[in-house]
Amino acid sequence: MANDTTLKPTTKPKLERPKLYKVMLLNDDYTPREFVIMVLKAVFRMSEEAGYRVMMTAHKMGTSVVMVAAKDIAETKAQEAVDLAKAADFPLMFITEPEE
Ligand code: TYC
Repeated sequence: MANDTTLKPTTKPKLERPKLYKVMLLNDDYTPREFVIMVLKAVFRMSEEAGYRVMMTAHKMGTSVVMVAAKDIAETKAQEAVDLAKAADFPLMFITEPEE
């Protein structure tokens, strides 16, 4: 069919990108500020300055976005961070939620 000019049905290529997830830091009244910054540096590879900013945003606003990543990465990082807090007996919480 060298000269087949008939139109083929147009099927849209469905290449949906995987949904991204936010890791959110939640404020609490007990975890020391320095501990929060330590976790942000250790788990999320943040600088002292970035960690301070993210910690202070959660402290003042109640919550702060820490990172955006694929679901499995976001969940693994959030779990690592919560595990560090648990080991030190602090109620510090990180949660994940899909981006709009
Ligand atoms: N609010 C805590 C305090 O005053 C510090 C803190 C900040 C805790 C951010 C959690 O996500 C947090 N010690």
